[in-house]
Amino acid sequence: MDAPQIYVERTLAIVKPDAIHKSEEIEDIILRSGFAILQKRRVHLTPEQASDFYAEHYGKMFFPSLVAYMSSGPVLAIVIARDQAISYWRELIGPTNALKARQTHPDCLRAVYGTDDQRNALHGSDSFSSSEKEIRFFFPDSVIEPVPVGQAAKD
Ligand code: RTP
Ligand code: MG
Repeated sequence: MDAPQIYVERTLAIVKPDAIHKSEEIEDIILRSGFAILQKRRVHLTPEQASDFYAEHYGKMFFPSLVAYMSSGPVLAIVIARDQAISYWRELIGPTNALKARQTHPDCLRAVYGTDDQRNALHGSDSFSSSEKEIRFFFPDSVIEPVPVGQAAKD
């Protein structure tokens, strides 16, 4: 009989500067939501690093204030994993605008920990390719060794 297949996906969560004082509480919620925490790192981004991280938004009206916000204090970058991690984490954090989220999704994490359309407490990668790119941004040395097929059953 074939060994059961377990599909685990990883994504990047960031506790942004406005919610860093709640990071322990947020880590508890992450674990209780069925994620494993693979790596974490507290870092105070420079404006240049924040610009690089959000480069896709370069040129938009909100870009300068986004960069100022994301470099205003430390953030906690966390690599989290579970099945369908990318979409599930985005669902848990909720819509971008925390103020509107309070009306439409009152239980989502941005409604609870965020304030408005910018200070929204949490980040989540929006696709497989951005999750891989964003994980490399914060954890450039991280290597995930694939387990050869059959190996896990023998160990
Ligand atoms: P994130 O990348 O941080 O997970 O947020 P998101 O996908 O929900 O939203 P995105 O469009 O990627 O925007 C990135 C971050 O920019 C700030 N923002 N400000 N003032 C505004 O209109 C505005 N729009 C977006 C937010 O901090 C948002 O999370
Ligand atoms: Mg985004």
